[in-house]
Amino acid sequence: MTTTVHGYPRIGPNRELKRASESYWAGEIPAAELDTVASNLRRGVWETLRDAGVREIPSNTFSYYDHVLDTALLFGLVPERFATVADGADGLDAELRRYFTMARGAEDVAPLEMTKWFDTNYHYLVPELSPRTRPRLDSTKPMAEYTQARELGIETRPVVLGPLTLLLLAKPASEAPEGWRPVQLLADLLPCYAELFRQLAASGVQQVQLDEPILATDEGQAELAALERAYTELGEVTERPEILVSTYFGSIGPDALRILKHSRVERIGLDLVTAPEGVDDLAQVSGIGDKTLVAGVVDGRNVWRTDIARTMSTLGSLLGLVGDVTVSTSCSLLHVPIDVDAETGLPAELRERLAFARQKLDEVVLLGRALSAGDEEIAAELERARAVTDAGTPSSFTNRHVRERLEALGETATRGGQRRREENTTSPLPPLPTTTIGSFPQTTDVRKARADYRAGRIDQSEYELRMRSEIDRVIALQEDIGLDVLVHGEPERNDMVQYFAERMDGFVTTQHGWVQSYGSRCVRPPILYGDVSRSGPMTVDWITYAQSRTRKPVKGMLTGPVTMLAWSFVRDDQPLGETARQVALALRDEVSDLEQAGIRHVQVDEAALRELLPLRAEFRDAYLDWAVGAFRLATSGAAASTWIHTHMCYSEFGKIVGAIEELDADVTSVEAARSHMELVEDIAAAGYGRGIGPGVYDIHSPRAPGVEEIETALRSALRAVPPERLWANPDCGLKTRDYPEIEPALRNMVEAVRRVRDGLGS
Ligand code: THG
Ligand code: ZN
Repeated sequence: MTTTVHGYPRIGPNRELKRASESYWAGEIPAAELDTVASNLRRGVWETLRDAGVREIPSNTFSYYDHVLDTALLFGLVPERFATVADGADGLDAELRRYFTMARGAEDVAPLEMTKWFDTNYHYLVPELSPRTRPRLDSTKPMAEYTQARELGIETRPVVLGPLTLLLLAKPASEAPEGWRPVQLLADLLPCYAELFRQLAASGVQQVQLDEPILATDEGQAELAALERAYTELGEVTERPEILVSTYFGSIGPDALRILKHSRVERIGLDLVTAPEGVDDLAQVSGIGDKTLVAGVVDGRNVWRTDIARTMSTLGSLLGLVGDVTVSTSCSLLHVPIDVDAETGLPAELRERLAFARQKLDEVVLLGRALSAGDEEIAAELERARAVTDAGTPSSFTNRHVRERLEALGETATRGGQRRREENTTSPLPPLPTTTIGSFPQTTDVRKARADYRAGRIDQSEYELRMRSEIDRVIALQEDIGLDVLVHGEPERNDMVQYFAERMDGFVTTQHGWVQSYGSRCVRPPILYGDVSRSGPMTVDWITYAQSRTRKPVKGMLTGPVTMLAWSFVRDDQPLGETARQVALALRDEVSDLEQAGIRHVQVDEAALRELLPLRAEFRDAYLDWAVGAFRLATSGAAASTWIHTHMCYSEFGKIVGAIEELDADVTSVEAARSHMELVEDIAAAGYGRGIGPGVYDIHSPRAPGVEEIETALRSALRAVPPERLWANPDCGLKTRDYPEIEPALRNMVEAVRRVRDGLGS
């Protein structure tokens, strides 16, 4: 019996890595200084784990940007366009320059694509492979981190992404022939893992962890032959550390488990939080013999304290099925904030129910001790832990009024007949209307005004004055550019989810609860802990002010229920669908208030609709059912003359086109620039009959698109969608961009639309 975790947050308790890497990118600090920060962060993590009493400590969980990129570099999987980017630099500087160029791009070199890490809010960089790729062990990072820890007297277990997950998350490079798949490189890649094992063993490493979360997906399940081949071959390497194959984010099922059981790997990690059925899977394969099970019983993705009694009984049920048990977290703690003790503003009743990364270490250690010993001291600690979870949801977290209203509404608001938009004849829109997704660049002045207000340096009326003058500017700019449906630009919001969470009961926001989203970018997910309600209008003043400054229509901007849930930590004492309905009800009231105030366009963003889609196809219908229902509950009260818009981030919508139709929104804007309007064709092929705004250019690219380029995109979309249903917009919000970038881009977009419209008359 021992204890471990799969990984720990690497950004630092005060986001030290963010500050240092951004300074390095800006040329403000040399590579050596960034390296020192990184080295201190690693030491901090190992010492924290050791001091908490965790027995087996992971290493190589640090990353300057992303662990998938690290693994690609470990095996020399570098596309040719990056080969010469660091010419002229040397040593560490050259290494970091190449690394960060792969992550962020450079003037004339496109970065690797970034996409969601499974169903989390973390993003990884997608390796690009082709038949020409020659994998080779090309980095000493795992050995170096191990040695650094060892010099501090801390024995660690290097963590490396496993071969199956690495290959299945990669994509074919553009030069790869049609139909070629990265998994075809398995045979070339395995010897590199074997060589890594030999070097690790030579450094003194006793145990290595290979992460294979892909086994929780249908894609991984379809490749069990590759899994078998990989771990048979790796198990037979003679000079190697013990191998832990770690899985998480869902069940791997009995077939994959059987393969691992019959391989020579010594340990298997299962996520028993997301997939408690792992215990049944173990029984179904008649146990895993004398192999050790690394039991992921402390939730690595949510912030609630572990139910110690229930977990003890789960661990008890493993007896006889496994050789030994290691108590662990369900996945890396990368996805939770670091320390709840840093939060001073939380209500006591909530705070005692929370465990961030640091507190989860204590839970793992407590469970480990409870299973091995039974002394008095532990009995008292166990009692304290149990008292909280046994008490259930406090009555102060519930709101009877909300529950009664939802019950009274029943299914009608979500399942009733579809809204039929009626043309508003007083101010018709031109064909191919132009708009933006909602946010405009957040200038230094805007950020400063928000910070000044928060810190009490300016009062509310001064704050409102500054926000209104920003809105004036944004409206005037949009009129000048000639856009048709305007937005107020969202200067009052830092993060949209945080903004609404601060205005709804049932949510709290944290002061320091940062979680890495990608690279140096972090978010502070709110905590949805109780029944959700709105105490008053949340956006109406800003939108009506903006509308008062123009005769063009201004869109009201709301964040949809699924996205509010996806980007928050959510209560786990009731089904997500029920929680989503509560958020939806609050939004329904907001839509109604916006209409009362004369707003004719309302956008309810569901940026994360695709993200929460279950990893396994069998669970998708049930998810889409509540997700769509919640959206319709939020929007179905709108008048027939009100335009309902929605926006979704990220392409590959193939799997949810049907659900998009069901949302019953009048217009959906989506990312499409990078997928060359393929999406539009998918959507048309699926018989989608509503408005669609395929992003006509990629806002993440620093290069302004030319008029002809946008015109071409629009004309290709027109082959699939008639002009009265086609909208022109950028592919995402403009919050993270600068004015010098967006202004020419938007002007070119409007000009391109004008040219296309001119051709329509004839
Ligand atoms: N909000 C939330 N989650 C998200 C996004 C979001 N997940 C997906 C996607 N958008 C991730 N994108 C970003 C983009 C920018 C930033 C974070 C995630 C960002 N963060 C600031 C930083 O790290 O400096 C901090 C922002 C703040 O002050 O709140 O720039 O839009 N919830
Ligand atoms: Zn978007």
